[in-house]
Amino acid sequence: MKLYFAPMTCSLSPHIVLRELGLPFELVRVNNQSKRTADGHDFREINPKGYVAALVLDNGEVLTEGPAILQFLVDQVPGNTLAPPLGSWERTRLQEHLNFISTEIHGGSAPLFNAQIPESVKTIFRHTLFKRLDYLNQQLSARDYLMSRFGVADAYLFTVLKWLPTFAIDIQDWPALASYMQRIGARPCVLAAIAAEAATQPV
Ligand SMILES: N[C@@H](CCC(=O)N[C@@H](CS)C(=O)NCC(=O)O)C(=O)O
Repeated sequence: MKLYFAPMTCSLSPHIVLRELGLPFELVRVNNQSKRTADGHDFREINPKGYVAALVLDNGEVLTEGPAILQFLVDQVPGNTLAPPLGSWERTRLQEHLNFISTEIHGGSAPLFNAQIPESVKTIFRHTLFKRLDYLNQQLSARDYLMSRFGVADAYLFTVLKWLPTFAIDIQDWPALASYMQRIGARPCVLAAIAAEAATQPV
């Protein structure tokens, strides 16, 4: 499999999960501005949506959208503990978490990256994001992970919360989230994924 990624973007979560599962993969860096890839393509030929992450399977299929990629990956390794079994009630709970992270945290953060949005408008998005962080802080005050143990939703939440300093949002204002970030960030596969991305050459 090939994972098309850009450093410290949302593609970090499938990257972490590939490592946690011990699956063989190749990392291919994408320049999110020029859309050139390190293996010499226009990224839009691989993913016409033009954004990472994109997972190219050994049979040539291209899978996009973080929550779909994460669930595809866990289903390649039967019996792993990163997601509840397909068809179980707990799997539905996982999908609830993934959708929340995708729409409310990932999607809710996207306008804050946008230099064309005026600060007055960004303030509105920030307030909504703060409400979502309050909710997560309350949930994670009572447990270490989003579900009963570390899983794909944690890889995704960790990835998107890592952007907060970019928006001058201090995670220490949400103490349970701050310790969650330390807990997930100390995992060997998380450290390895971040280091591997940093070690790639710009495209
Ligand atoms: N709906 C997509 C969104 C992916 C996305 O937001 N990718 C960002 C990085 S976090 C990106 O590559 N943006 C570049 C662009 O849109 O041109 C998913 O959940 O996978």
